[in-house]
Order: sequence, then C-alpha cells, then structure tokens
Amino acid sequence: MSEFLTGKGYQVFGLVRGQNNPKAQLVQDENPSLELVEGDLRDLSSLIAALEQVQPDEIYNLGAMSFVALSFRQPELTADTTGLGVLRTLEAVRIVGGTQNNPIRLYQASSSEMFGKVRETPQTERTPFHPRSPYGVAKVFGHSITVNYRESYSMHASSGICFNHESPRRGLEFVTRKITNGLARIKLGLQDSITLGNLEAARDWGYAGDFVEAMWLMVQQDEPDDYVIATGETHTIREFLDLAFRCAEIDGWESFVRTDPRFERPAEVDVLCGDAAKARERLGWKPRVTFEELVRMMYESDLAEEAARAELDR
Ligand code: G4F
Repeated sequence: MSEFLTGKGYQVFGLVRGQNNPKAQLVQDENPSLELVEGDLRDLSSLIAALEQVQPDEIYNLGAMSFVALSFRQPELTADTTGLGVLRTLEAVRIVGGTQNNPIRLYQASSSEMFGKVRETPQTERTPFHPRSPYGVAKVFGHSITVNYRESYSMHASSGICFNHESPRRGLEFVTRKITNGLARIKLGLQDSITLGNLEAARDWGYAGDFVEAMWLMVQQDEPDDYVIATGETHTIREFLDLAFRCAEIDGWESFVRTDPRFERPAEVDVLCGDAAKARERLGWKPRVTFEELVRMMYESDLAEEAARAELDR
C-alpha cells in the first residue's frame, strides 16, 4: 500500500507499535521514503497523537491481528486489535477530524472471512455474514462500526471486503507462501516435504498489488461505500499445489505433502468466491494478475530468495 501511494506522489506515514518493533526496519528497507509514527490500535490516545502529528488527508487501516488460525488461540487479543482497533481509529478521526473543508477520509480493510459459512455464491456486498473464527467476528464488528460511523457522523469511511490477496511479501504462516517457500526449498534440496492442514479448502486468491489500487480508488470517490474486491475465481489448496509443483517442474506433489490435524481449524471456511461487479462498474477496477501468474511469481521469488540464502550459508 505504501509503495503504491508513494508512486502516486503521496507522503506516506506508517503507524508502528511497540518499543522496538522487529518489522519496522523491514518495512523501512522496502520503502525508504516511508515515515514511521508511533501508535497502537489498542491505545486511542496514541492514535489521536499520531493523527495530530501527521494531519493526514487519508487513512488506510490495514492493521489487524490477521492470522485466522491464531485468532482461535488468542481471541481476546484479536477482538481488541482487529475489532476494537477499528472503533478507536474511527474515534480518533472523529475527534481530530481534519478540516471542515478537507475531512480525513478512511479506508477500512474488511474481509471475506466475514462471509464464513457462506449463504450464497458468489458473495456480494449484500451477502449476509456468518463468520467462522474470532478473526471473522472481529472483522464483522470493524465493518459494521465503519458503516455506523459513516451513517452517524457523515464520515468519508469506506470498506473493502477483500478476498485473499497474496504476493511474495505474504507471511510464511499463510498457506500460499508456506507452499511456495516450502516448494522452493524442496527444489533446492533443503527440505523434504511440506506439512499442511485441510487441503479441500477453496479460496478466491488475487494479487495484493492489484487490490491496493482498489483500496485507493474507493477513497477517491465522492461518496464513501462498501465494495467486494475479488477475482471471481476459486481454487482449492490441492489446485494451488498442483500448479505450484508444475511451475517447479516436479511431478506428483502428493509425495511431497503431508497433512497434520495441528494445522486444521476448530471451524473452517470451506469455500470463498467473490463477485466484484460493483467495484468493476463504479471504480473501474479489475484484477490484472491471473492465478497462474500469481503462483509462478511467488514460487520464483521464493526460489531466488532461498537460493541466495543457501549461497550465503555455504
Ligand atoms: O492462508 P490462510 O491462513 O488464509 P485465510 O484463513 O483464508 O485468511 C486470509 O485471507 C482472509 C481474506 O479472506 C484475510 F482476511 C485474512 O487476514 C488472511 O489474510 O488459509 C487459507 C486456507 C484455510 O482454509 C486453511 O485452513 O488454507 C487452509 N490451510 C490448509 N493448510 C492452511 C494450512 N492454512 C495455513 N495458514 N497453514 C496451513 O498449513
């Protein structure tokens, strides 16, 4: 997001929590012009101070405890950060406000996890929510409170109901990167197998670089609103594995993949598939990177990274 905004000529500030956040340097290295500001989604006064210091025109709240599996083990922390963090951000905007002629605009990262046990396929902005994890429940709160503040205080607050969006920068704990990184290590002879949970789950996977453009477009509209951001294509984890192993020119992925119930969740979201017709019609947005290109991009990036690391270790 910050890279996209910097490319558009924005001065970008990133909120960083904790006294010595290990990710701060990593983010700074990726985008040297990014300016880091202290603040925490769990501390309203710190958000107010950050807004007073920066006086932003636009806020993109992509902050959350975003790993669904962990939300079952740390539900209260998830509710506090992923759910109440949105309320605190909205309150900070309401209090600091920007100027009357130039009010602060807000983007809230809502999630397709809100659909959970889906009531209809494909999912649209009108599909009822049925979250299946503490993370999904917290996101429903964040989404609903954003709508409520928009209606109550005429805030320019929009929500993007984003389906899974991936890239080489995805954390290693998420299934796509776990697969592409494990596969790269298998290819280089550094690892024998990949251990996963439920292989039957299906997701609508898009490229994060495409999705940030949709987030920005929402904020540029005269009227704030909610939009589903998705590719409209759904694939199982088995299909992801099949394609990734073909990219690596390794036959028979089944011999390299183990399953372990440790990676299964107490309640699963079986299949997600979004309909982004509203974003297409009103924002003129459509995804550019295909599923095949995404899988290849992630595998090739992991292969290059792991090969460079192995070279250094020699
Ligand atoms: O990659 P995942 O952990 O992503 P998940 O749960 O779909 O959530 C991601 O997308 C959401 C948008 O829909 C975001 F809101 C959220 O923050 C996050 O970015 O898991 C995808 C699927 C699940 O069904 C999971 O059970 O893969 C299945 N899976 C199977 N084996 C696994 C594994 N997931 C992980 N992380 N690790 C496994 O070993």
